[in-house]
Parts: sequence; structure tokens; C-alpha cells
Amino acid sequence: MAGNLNELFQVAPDVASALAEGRPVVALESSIIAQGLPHPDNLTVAAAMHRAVRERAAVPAMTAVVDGRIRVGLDEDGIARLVHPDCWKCGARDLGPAVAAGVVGATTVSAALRISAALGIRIFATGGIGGLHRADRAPGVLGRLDISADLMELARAPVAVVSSGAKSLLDLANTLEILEALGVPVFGYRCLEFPAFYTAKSGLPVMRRFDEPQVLAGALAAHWSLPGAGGALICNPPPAHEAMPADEVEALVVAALKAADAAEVSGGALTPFVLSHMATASAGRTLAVNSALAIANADLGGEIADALPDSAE
Ligand code: PSU
Ligand code: MN
Repeated sequence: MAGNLNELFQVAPDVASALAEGRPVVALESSIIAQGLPHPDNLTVAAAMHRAVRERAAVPAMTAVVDGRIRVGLDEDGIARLVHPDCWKCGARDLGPAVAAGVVGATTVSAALRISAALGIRIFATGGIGGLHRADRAPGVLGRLDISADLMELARAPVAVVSSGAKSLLDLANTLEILEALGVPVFGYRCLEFPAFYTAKSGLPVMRRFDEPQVLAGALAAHWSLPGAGGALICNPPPAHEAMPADEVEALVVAALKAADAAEVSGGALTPFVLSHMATASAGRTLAVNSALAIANADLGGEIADALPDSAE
């Protein structure tokens, strides 16, 4: 992946000029579109996330691998190319192989963070991050670690991730322990409880609550003023009118994980399998929450990007 960055990256003109002029940019991942949400809701959500960022006077930059290059800022045609069963799900470590193979690849949080850091984009929005998967799924997988690369990349990339916490199917308490060990600040936006994606209730605390985007942006700027600082996790609870009760979510998660064990699904396929199982089992209820929270996080990402003190430098 070394060599000429201009050849490697294809940056959309509006993203390039915003970056050059220090105007706010919000990076978006594309695995949520390609693997996380079903068609055609995925395209509706992608469009709504772009609109939400623009309404905050920031420029959206969805990332993906297309035709051997890393695209930053996808238009509708670019997004449409991701909706294909052969589309790769790229974590940070898959970017090099995907570029070299010339395939179409959607980026997870970890890949989008690696790309954002390379271009100096400070704010990124998604639905919910990956984390440590539960270890008690089935006798065969007991004790085997499945840790999303999202956590490691959060530790490295100086980018703030706006999300509704980590996905409900994970071991959330230990995911928070890993974030602490990695030195990643976990901030609550208008909440003290760590959100669990489909529900605002996890029973676990965030580090610190912020009620105003400007104050939160100030804390981020201070975090990054220390040499070596990596990312931060900003937790935005799912919109109240869509959020589900925690016990309902837990029942859906348990059923979905059981089905995943029975079908012997593991690795990168696990998260998409579980999300889709839950959407079907809940007759679309989880899908509605997932869509609403992703759009709300894009909106908050735009607001924070706009409030960042160094965005005019
Ligand atoms: N947020 C969503 N839906 C998703 C994801 C995030 O609302 O599908 C994706 C992100 O791309 C995240 C990935 O990085 O799920 C985590 O996958 P894994 O656990 O395999 O690392
Ligand atoms: Mn994994």
C-alpha cells in the first residue's frame, strides 16, 4: 500500500476541497450499507445519512474500495456498486489485499478509520461499533476470542467515532474494558449510560457525559493536543421514539446467536447474520431502530465536525 497516495486514493472533489480548506468532513463506512442492512433500506439509509451530514454544513465522505483504489466520497453510482453479493467486507487489514485484487469492497469501522486517519478526517459516524463477541455462545466456541478490529483501530486513528455504543450482540462490559485498556475515551452525548445499539440501556457507564456539541468538540481537541492520542468513542443513544426495551433486545440476540451456532456461522459473517436474523425475528423493528440511529449519528457527526475548533485551520 506504500507508494503514491494520489494513485491509491480517489477523493471526491467536494471532499478534497473541504479538506484543503479546513471545512468540516464526516467520514462514513460502507459495510453498514453492503452487509449490515438489507436492500433497498440500505440505499435509503445511505442517502439519509448523506443528507443529514450536509444539513449540518459538513461534507459526507463514504469510503470503499472500487476498481483497485480507495474511494473517499461516494456518489449514488458508487454506492450502488457495493450492493452485490461479491462485495468484500473490508476491515483495516483487508484494504491492501482488496486494492491489489481490484475487487469492490465495503469498509467496516476499522477500515474507514484507517482511511480517515490517512486523510486527516477527524469525525466519523456509523450505527454501532464492533467489539468483543460473547464467549458463551456454544461449547465449541467457548473461550475463543472474536474481537473486532474496530477496537484496535480506534486506539490508533485520531478520529472520533460517533455511534450508538457497540452492537447488542457483543459482550459490552468487556468491550468497555478493552476500550479502557487501549486508552480510548468513551463519551456520552446527553447520556451517562453506555448505549447498546437497539436499546439505550446496558447498565454500564460511559466515562463522561456531554450535553453540548461545542463542549464535546473542545474535549476532543484537548485529547488530540497530546502527542500520540488516538481515537475517541462518542455514544449517542438510539432515538427515543425508536429505541427498544433492553429485555426484548436480549431475547432477540440470544435467539439469533443460537441460530448462528446451529448454522456454524463465525468470523466476519457473524455480525451480518445476527443483524439480519434479528430484523426478521422482530418483523423489521430492529431494522427501523438501526436505520434511525445511523441517520441520527450522521447528524450528530455533522454537528460535532462543525464545532471542532481546528476545522477552520
Ligand atoms: N453499524 C451498523 N451496522 C453494521 C456495522 C456497523 O449499524 O453492519 C458494521 C460496521 O462496519 C462494523 C462491523 O465495523 O459491523 C463490525 O463487524 P465485526 O464485528 O465483524 O468486526
Ligand atoms: Mn470478528
